Amino acid sequence: VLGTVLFRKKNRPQSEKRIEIFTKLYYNVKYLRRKAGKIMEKTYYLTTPIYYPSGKFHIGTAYTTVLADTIKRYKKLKGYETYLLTGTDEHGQKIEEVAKKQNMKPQEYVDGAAKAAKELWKLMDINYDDFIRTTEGRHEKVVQKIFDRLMDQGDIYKGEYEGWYCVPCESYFTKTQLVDGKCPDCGREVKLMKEECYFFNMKKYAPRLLKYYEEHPDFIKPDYRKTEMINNFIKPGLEDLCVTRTTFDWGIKVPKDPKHVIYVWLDALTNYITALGYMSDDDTLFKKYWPADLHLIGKDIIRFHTIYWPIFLMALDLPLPKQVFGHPWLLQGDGKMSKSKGNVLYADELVDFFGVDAVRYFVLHEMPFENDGVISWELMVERLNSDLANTLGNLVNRTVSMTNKYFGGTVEDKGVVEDVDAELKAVVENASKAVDAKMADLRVADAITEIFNLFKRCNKYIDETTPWVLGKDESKKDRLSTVLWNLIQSISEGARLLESFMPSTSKKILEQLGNGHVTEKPEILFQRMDLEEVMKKVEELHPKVEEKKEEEAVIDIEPKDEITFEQFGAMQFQVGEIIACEAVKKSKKLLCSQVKVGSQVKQIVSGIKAHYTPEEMVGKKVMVLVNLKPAKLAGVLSEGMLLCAEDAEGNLALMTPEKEMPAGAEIC
Ligand code: ME8
Repeated sequence: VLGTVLFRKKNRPQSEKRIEIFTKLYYNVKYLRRKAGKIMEKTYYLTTPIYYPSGKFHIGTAYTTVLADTIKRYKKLKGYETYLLTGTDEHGQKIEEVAKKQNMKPQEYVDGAAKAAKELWKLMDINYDDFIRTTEGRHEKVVQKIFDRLMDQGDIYKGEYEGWYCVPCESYFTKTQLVDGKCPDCGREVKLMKEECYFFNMKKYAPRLLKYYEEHPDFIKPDYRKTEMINNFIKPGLEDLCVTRTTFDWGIKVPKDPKHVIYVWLDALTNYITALGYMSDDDTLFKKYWPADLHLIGKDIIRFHTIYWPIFLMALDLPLPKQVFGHPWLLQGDGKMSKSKGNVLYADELVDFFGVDAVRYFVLHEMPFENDGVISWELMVERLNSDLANTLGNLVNRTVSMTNKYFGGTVEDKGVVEDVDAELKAVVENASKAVDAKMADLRVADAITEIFNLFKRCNKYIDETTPWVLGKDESKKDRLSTVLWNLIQSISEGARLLESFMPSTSKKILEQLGNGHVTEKPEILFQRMDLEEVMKKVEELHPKVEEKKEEEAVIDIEPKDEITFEQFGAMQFQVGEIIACEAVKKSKKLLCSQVKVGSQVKQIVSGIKAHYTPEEMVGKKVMVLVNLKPAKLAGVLSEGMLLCAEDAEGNLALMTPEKEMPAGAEIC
């Protein structure tokens, strides 16, 4: 209304004074309406990582964004004014090299890749509010301003850096951090490099960061990630961080020294505030949404988001995000995805196969809260057939068909109640609370399971009430009407709860059920699939590159004396979950793990540093000899032993349970 008043006479120039008065009035009215509960006052800003641009995303990378979209939709339904940011991380040596390999200019390459990303998000029904590209002027300009400010206030200073550099990880390491002379993060070759460099004074902020962690127990989730950050990175001492590079060109230039480009992480992380207009002519969004409520990221980039990023923000005197959630990884069932194995699961191909909501269901449902999730064609076909086609699709289909068959498409509650009804109603009434509780902790897989439990309960209700039997008896017609009415109400509630997770399925179900007036012909929601046919198509799509099969070697080892069953029984083995791991200082071979065994946490030192990085160890379920007498190794107490298999070359492989097993399960 104010807008119309203000601009009613189109061409009449507005005096500054007039605009000022109306603006004031506008904010006052907004304030009053907010107080009166007329407009939403809760905002929710969440971000995904900005992605390295590539032509095709595998389903693991797409997971973060599906998850973010689900959380956003959920918050929106709960009355929040939401803002979801995503985008592409387009600078750095890695991009420069990929572009070169494809005979392209970096800008040309990232233009194509950013377009592909946007198309994929559209395909996956991702409802983002802004897509930022780090090569955009609105981002680059502000990153330069930030750099200048940090220089002026002395947080960035000039020096010289020498270290071992891993190109894919864009990170420097000291010699002792390398594992077998290779990158401790990804295991690839590193190069010794020396360069003039600007440093960021991380050391200065470490105590403040630790204090912040302490005072904000929800800042890093899941909890054990915080322990990892403190023990593995902050306690051993934060080094000042080299925040510029001179060895390549594809990045944002340091304003007063353009032979330097700004370190890709300082550049990338800032996207969360440049997108909102921080330090720009229009920072309305920044004022409205910062600090972020949630940065959603994968476990590999937690360190950047919970150490560097908060410190940069502290230096800029800005409030820190309320929460950083590092989710586990989604892995391919038969090992790591690789192009040569032809087993990479690409997000767009999965959508073509199964449809977008099925894919959203698979990833959201299969990803546990703390450990990595596993996905494969077999599993997806199984879930499609059992959960989506059977439990859900069939339920809706049967309900619509029976309503049509017995009542010409319209039923009402005739009030003929039986005891079983109350049980169904209790489950339905409780479902929304249960989903709320799971979502509050970001336990999204559990939330979706709650919704499917509701659908399962509906199926059970059909078995209990046997509508087809009621249908044969004219005197039971009113009872039948009540039964179908109850089903329609319950399924509709389930469908409403499903909206954030599987938006178009939710809509389709509600349209078919129409509050008691069902559609004439039910639309099949999910078609069953045959695994063999699927696998045939997959093979056509990604022919396997023939791998030469070498005859598998066998090993004979020196036999030991026989033991008795009692001797064997004296040893106690249990499944342990490694929740934190770090290298033992002063030792080349040892890693020290914190292993959850039942409700206890044991500290175990193992000589496997040459075979696993600490990051690889974390999250693994392993076989532990728990009653071995504690001993000190390299001065560190060890309270058990992790069991490994060893081949002729001395390569070690941890023994892990073949199926999912809880920490503490006895191995016997
Ligand atoms: O890390 N399962 O970008 P990115 C689940 N540009 N998540 C996975 C995954 C898997 N198998 N593989 C990767 C970057 N991810 C940086 C971020 S933010 C300022 C800069 C996740 O394209 C990964 O953890 O390599 C990350 O959260 C996201 O996918 C994008 O990864």
